[in-house]
Amino acid sequence: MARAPLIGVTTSITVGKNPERAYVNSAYLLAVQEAGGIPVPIPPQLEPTAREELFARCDGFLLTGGGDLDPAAFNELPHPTLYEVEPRRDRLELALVHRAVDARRPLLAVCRGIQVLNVALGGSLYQDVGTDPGTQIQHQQEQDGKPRDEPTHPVKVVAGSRLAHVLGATELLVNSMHHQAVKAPGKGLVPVAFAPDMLVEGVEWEDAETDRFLLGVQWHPEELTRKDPTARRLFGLLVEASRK
Ligand SMILES: [Mn+2]
Repeated sequence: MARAPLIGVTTSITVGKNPERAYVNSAYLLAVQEAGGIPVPIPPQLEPTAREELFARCDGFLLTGGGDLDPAAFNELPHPTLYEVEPRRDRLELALVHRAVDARRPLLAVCRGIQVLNVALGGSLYQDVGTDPGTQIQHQQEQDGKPRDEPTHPVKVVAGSRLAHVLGATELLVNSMHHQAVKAPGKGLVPVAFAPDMLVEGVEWEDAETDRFLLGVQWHPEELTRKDPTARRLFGLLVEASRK
């Protein structure tokens, strides 16, 4: 029996709270474990040497949701709605993307994660989708009192894309808890999933023919694993890819 792969899971950090804490929603840890992987939390407080050691030892990576990136990383001034910016987390996750891409290590990027992935590769973000670009779709379902595990808007996935293959579907209903989104795609990334307002909801590495697992989704599949087989497939295939 092959050893279970170690999946590095990035964590949030409390901003402006005492005592300061690193934390991550249990749903991510459970989703990785249910898929057969061992989640290894990677907190922003790590020193660079410890961080590099963990990067080297993990077989795959999961970039999790959370606060906003500092828009200086894509040469923009902060929008007034910007929240929970934490430079240590930005630095660690941007470095992790480069390590994972260079080492061809499997990577699944969720919510803030797809935004980090995009910015690390030179892309930009809409900083507040309700006003820029503006939309009729509710991408912040918690504002309507909808629970995190309730799908609320449709997504179409490009047929033949790697993401469609991994999900096993080209049309799905997803949950939505984000106020930012991918604008210009980063180098090497292709948008392959879209909400009805054409906001990017999924990206993948440009060459879908390679078996490189490098995917980003704007929704929260970790909250949907009990009810949605596409969510289970995302984590299942991340762990499978990390076995190689
Ligand atoms: Mn959405």
